[in-house]
Amino acid sequence: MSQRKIVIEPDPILREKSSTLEKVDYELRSLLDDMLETMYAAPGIGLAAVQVGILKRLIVIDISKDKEKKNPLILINPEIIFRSKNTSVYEEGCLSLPGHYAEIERPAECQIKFIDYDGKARELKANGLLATCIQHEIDHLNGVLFIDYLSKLKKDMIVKKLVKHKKELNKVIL
Ligand code: K1U
Ligand code: ZN
Repeated sequence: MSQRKIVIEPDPILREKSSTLEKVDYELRSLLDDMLETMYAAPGIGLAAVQVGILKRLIVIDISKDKEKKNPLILINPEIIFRSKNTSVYEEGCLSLPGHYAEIERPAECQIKFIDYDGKARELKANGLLATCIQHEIDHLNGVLFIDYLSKLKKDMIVKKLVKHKKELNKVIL
């Protein structure tokens, strides 16, 4: 297992649509293991493959509070099959938008179908933070970021700060 580098906004890859997986094999499981390691190290509660530069419909999630008791959820080709009409608001963060948070309103409950780590077709009903996290991560697979739900003014301010942040990071590396 190894940690991968997380792509930071603005980067055109974060706006691309990820493609569907055809099979679950050793290579794919190895990428999923790297994604889990990267998410735990960040630390974060979710990660989509595009955030490590891979345009595949893969997500890892772990919303458990006690990091000693890991409870990873692996979603391959996830699809939302139900969204509730009632909504909830959570303060969202994103590992590709470091240091930026915003309250985002989304359906409070959702149901998804997906393929698991063993290649089995499964369904899951989610509410609370898990439902929010699943929707945030599926947005990544479609090239959508949480800042897209904000006003143009707020979104532009965040992107401007991230451009500056990336320039400073590059100075440190060079
Ligand atoms: O997609 C991502 O970049 C991961 C993101 C997921 C997410 C967070 C909050 C609401 C919806 C989706 C994060 O994990 S940001 C970091 C974070 O939330 C966190 C970090 C450490 C401890 C607890 C939470
Ligand atoms: Zn994110």
